[in-house]
Amino acid sequence: MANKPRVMEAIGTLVQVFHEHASKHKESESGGQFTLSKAELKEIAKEEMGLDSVKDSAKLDELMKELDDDLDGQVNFKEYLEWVTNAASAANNFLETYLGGFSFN
Ligand SMILES: [Ca+2]
Repeated sequence: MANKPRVMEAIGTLVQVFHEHASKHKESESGGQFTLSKAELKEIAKEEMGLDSVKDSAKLDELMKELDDDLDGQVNFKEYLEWVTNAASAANNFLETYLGGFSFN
């Protein structure tokens, strides 16, 4: 079996992770199946981004405020993608800064 193109696989994972969490809670709690409520944001941050700091409700509030560009109290897919993009950019900066001679090959 041929390998899946890795970037397309990563994109599929990003989309799937968002929708798994966005549709987790009842609509009354989440505000919609296509957005992340604060509770869903907490879960995705802990489970999928490894951010244990969101156990602190002040840190979770801070993250929500940072991500919620349209100020509707939810994180939509575009806002989530900006978060992921910033995290990828930070990882790249780390590689370029500290691992200048590093090679994946
Ligand atoms: Ca929003």
